[in-house]
Amino acid sequence: MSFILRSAGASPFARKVRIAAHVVGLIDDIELEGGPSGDDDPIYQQNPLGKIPVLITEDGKAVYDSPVILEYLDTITLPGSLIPHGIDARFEALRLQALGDGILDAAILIVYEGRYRPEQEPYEPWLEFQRGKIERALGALAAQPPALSPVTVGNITIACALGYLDFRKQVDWRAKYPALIPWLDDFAAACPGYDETRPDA
Ligand SMILES: N[C@@H](CCC(=O)N[C@@H](CS)C(=O)NCC(=O)O)C(=O)O
Repeated sequence: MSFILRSAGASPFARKVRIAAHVVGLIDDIELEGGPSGDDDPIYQQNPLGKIPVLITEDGKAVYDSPVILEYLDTITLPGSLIPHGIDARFEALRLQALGDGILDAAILIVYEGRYRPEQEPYEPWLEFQRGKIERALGALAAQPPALSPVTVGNITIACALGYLDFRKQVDWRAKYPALIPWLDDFAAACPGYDETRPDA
């Protein structure tokens, strides 16, 4: 099998895919290609939303977005390894993935506010609205840290979200939610590919 992953080193959603590929043993079959460059970039055919990550299969199919790619990797390898079959474990993993993706969506919107707004002044109410989502999610996670094992779409996504907050510093989660520090350390030590895919690597 061989795949192309449209991605970027700093993208936490692409990081989810790269970690999942390590976990299911497909990382060596994936060639990384950058995100969109220019209006005629094929990514706009591959994913009309123009977002990364997009996984291109050997026969040219485009698979997106990150939850769908993770489900695809699970399906073509050992189904149930990233998304458990048992109903409780399955929906816990999917719920955590949704929570982690929600943190990331809010965190990315904070970054884009700074990147795309015309004025020099940040629009604080919008930033606060997004930070509120991140803080509530982190509070819930700190009160009940996710299981470390097995590695699933859920704990992969939460770890990528914490890693992205470390990288872009939208919220100082280490000071506010210290219960998550040993959780992330333990996950990083146990999960194949976590260290290799750090955004600052
Ligand atoms: N729901 C998507 C979100 C992907 C996403 O927001 N990717 C960012 C980069 S980390 C992106 O491509 N942004 C460009 C844009 O919004 O046009 C996923 O899980 O893959």
